[in-house]
Amino acid sequence: MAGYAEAPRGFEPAEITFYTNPFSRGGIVHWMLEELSVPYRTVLLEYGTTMKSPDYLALNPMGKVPAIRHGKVVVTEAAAICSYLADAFPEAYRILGRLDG
Ligand SMILES: N[C@@H](CCC(=O)N[C@@H](CS)C(=O)NCC(=O)O)C(=O)O
Repeated sequence: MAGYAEAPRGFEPAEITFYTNPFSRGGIVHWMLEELSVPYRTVLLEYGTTMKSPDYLALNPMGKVPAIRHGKVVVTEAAAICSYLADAFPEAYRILGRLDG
């Protein structure tokens, strides 16, 4: 999958939707998204209500946050999301000085 910074000219990169609650591990993913400086849209979910709604359970059957949707890809689990984002946006990740080259 091409990263955001590698997208060919004229190619509209897939939007990232970030599902979170401010009092959750979503803070880890929030940090990663800000470090990478990639555009994203935040959807705030409440414990016990919107986090367990049919719409959200269809996206994440665990009914937990954080989760992201990037185009057709849904990723859950904070560590897995950070790993996914590092792979999806290699140029941005490299700028952070965490990869050679
Ligand atoms: N292992 C998951 C844990 C996800 C998790 O337990 N999230 C909590 C917030 S920190 C949650 O959504 N709880 C809602 C619930 O259990 O109903 C991760 O690291 O992302």
